[in-house]
Amino acid sequence: MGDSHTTRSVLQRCHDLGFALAGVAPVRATRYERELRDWLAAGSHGEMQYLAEHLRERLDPRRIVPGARSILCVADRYHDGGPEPEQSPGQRPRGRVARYARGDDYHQVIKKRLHRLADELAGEFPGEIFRACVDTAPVLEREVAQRAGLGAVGKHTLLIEPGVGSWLLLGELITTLELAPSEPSGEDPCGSCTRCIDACPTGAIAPWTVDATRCISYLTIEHRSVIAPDFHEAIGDWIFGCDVCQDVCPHNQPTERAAGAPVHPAYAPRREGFDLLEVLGWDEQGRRDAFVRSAMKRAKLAMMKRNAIIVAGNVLAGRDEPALRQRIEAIAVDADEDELVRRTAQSVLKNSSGTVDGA
Ligand code: B12
Ligand code: SF4
Ligand code: SF4
Repeated sequence: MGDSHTTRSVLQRCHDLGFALAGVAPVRATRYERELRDWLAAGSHGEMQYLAEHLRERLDPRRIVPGARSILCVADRYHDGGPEPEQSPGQRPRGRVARYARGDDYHQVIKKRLHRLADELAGEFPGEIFRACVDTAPVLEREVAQRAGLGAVGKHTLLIEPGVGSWLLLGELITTLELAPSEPSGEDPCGSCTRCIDACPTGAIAPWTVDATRCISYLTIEHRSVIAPDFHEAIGDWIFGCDVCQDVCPHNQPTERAAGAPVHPAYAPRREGFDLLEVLGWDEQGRRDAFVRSAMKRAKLAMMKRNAIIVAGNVLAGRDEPALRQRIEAIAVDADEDELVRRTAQSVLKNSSGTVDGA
């Protein structure tokens, strides 16, 4: 059993570093090997091949850090549950960005502080290993965070801390140092609720599993090729990511404790969305300038234009926006345009009964 004085001091340092939640999980293999293997076998990961790679490590963190004994789990809160800002009347059509990507890139924001902590601890405990992970390492982050007492996993598969909500981003230090484990969180924060399942625009959620190939977050951020026209309408105004399953969750409605868990200032939104015509006018440099310090860097230029055209198609289905229609018509016949972008423009115009030469 780890030294509880050391553990208390490490957890206090996490809070001093601005993490909203922190706890310790003992290292062990996943309880959900069968579910993970079935999910991959069903192809629910789509083009995210990296999820099938390093499966052995994902199933057991001791294969990431040999001799690991503890996982220090941290969470940043990135949004306080307040309402979306009003769109001003007459504003040009915009595509909406998921809240986690509106401020600084969480990978950098969390990793920077975890590295600082790891360096301090390595100085205090020579010979022990500390490996910082945020998102991209082969770790089942939500399952580990649940065991570290940071919250329970909801039917939409995201971690919810009752009283705080699910607007959380996770990181870990996997270490050979033995720390005292925290009390694990409960298993089911949902009871009979099915709001996220009912509200998901593409029907991607079944209890405790998400078919990524149907999820708007996957389609707009990870999927690099054409998005099937069947999904276009459901994508609505989401140009990058989707927050619907978290917006409807009762745990994310204003609560008394919400004020107690700080939102880290690095996530203060710089943008709620993008002007669609602006995105359709970007070149590589334009995209780079717009994505400075942003987690949105993941989406390539052609993917962003593809997403913007799909959102534009949904706008045009409801009202006339001549400049937007003309721009999409021009893209649809522009031989210099990326094929993904051109084909999406043709498909959107076909669905909104426009006529396209060469479509
Ligand atoms: C791949 C990935 C995605 C994919 C797949 C999503 C998914 N649900 O797996 C896509 C691109 C769709 C995606 C979307 C989003 N993501 Co994402 N994503 C990841 C990533 C990199 C890996 C997740 C993974 O391993 N999936 C594989 C599946 C099989 O894992 P799983 O669903 O956990 O499967 C387990 C459960 O099914 C469990 N199980 C089975 N039965 C039962 C029953 C019970 C009761 C329980 C508890 C568990 C359980 O067994 C499986 C194995 O453990 C993680 C980071 C990480 N390293 O963990 C971030 C991560 C999950 N994403 C995150 C975020 C913020 C999002 C979005 C909200 C972003 C957005 N706004 O657009 C959306 C939310 C969509 C959703 N409802 O999941 C955060 C979530 C934070 C939180 N509060 O939980 C993470 C943890 C990143 C981070 N470091 O903070 N994401
Ligand atoms: S992020 Fe959107 S599309 Fe994906 S599961 Fe949640 S509600 Fe469905
Ligand atoms: S919306 Fe309801 S079912 Fe979905 S995660 Fe929240 S509490 Fe659970």
